[in-house]
Amino acid sequence: MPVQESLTEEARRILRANDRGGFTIPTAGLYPFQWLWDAGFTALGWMQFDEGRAWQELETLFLGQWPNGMLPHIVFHRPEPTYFPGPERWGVTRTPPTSAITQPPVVATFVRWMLEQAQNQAQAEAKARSLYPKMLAYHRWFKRERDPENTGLITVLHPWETGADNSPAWDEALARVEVDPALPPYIRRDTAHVDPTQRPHQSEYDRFLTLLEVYKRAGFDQLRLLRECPFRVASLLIDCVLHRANRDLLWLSRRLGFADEAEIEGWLEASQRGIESLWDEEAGLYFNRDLRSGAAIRVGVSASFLPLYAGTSSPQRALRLLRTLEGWARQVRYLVPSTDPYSPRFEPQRYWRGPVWAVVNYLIALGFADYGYPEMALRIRQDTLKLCEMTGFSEYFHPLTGQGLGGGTFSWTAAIYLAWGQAEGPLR
Ligand code: 9WN
Repeated sequence: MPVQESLTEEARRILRANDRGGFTIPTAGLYPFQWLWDAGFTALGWMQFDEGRAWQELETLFLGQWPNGMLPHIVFHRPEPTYFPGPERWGVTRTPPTSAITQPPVVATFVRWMLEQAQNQAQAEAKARSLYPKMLAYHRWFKRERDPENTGLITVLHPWETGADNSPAWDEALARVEVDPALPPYIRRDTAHVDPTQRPHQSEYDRFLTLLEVYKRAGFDQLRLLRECPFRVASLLIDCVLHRANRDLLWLSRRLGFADEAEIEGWLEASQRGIESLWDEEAGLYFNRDLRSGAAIRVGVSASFLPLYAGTSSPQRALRLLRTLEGWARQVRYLVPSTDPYSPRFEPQRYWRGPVWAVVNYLIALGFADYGYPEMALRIRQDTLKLCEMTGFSEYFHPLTGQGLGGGTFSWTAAIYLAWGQAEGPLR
């Protein structure tokens, strides 16, 4: 499907309108700061028409990096009252203020792609070279503070870290978090911007906020939280994105003449094992894992296909994944629903419990293309572009009707439209 010229213009217009001078907000009102993985996708969008601005997006993101290497999921570059929880609630005394948790680490992969596709190679190489040590410090933080025993799986401490906040995969693990009886009162802002039927439940927010108090009491000490945090899961979104990012960091290390290969190869060996241990032969899918109980979380989610993007799957497992997704395609009109449409937990309009997300589609399609299934990759791409064309650049989409849901004029959806519209884009 050729992309439409007017929509390409509209997508660019959205990025420019959401530009706050060096960083791009996901959408006005609902999300008025810079988010980690949004910034990565948005940089890919900028890359299609303003390379300097694309690199700047990532440079600005790294202004929020902590001295220990952690890259926070939100950087609060300037005060905005329309989002909760803001910097006061996080209580991180840094400049710029940030949150205290991370998000799927897409950046190293996207830096590689940006370097590969840049028209201005001199600029790209200089930018990649200056970002490299920061990305390395970030990935070292993951290993040192979130997988100190080298299990091959990262311990995730908050549903927000996974990027898929209210996925049914987290239901049990989150239900076990006892709401803090002394939880300071708060007013949600999200439901003032978006129909509450498309957002997480109040019971989930109480637990999201309880976890913040746990971190503050622990002084954000990660090794202590690995023992004490009441929410601990292995997330396919984090592990698969990190695995691919480490592959690309390795590539960058070689390409730019850094000498970190042995260390990164060690991480890759461990995460290859870790991710493949999440395979479920009976379901023909990968499942997230509850790290408190050690049990597989047996609900299919869109991230269940991401080991293809990571590149850890065998050809046999890839074929099973293809068949599983073909089965899902018989239940919905548009791929890829964020939850298995056969699951009783599937809710087609509630956020990460059913709707289609353009950014996850992009990663899944790339995985299928890598494993030699271009038809499935094309189907996912076409569905994604069609959804944008039918209902605009929404935050997420109804997998049966195509209705646009959540926030509108959304940066990462516009960015995916731009990146995927290019014949020479990363889906090759
Ligand atoms: C919490 C910005 C972010 C995305 C996440 C998405 C949503 C935030 C929220 O918005 O999460 O981080 O307040 O709901 O779930 O993936 O990065 O677009």
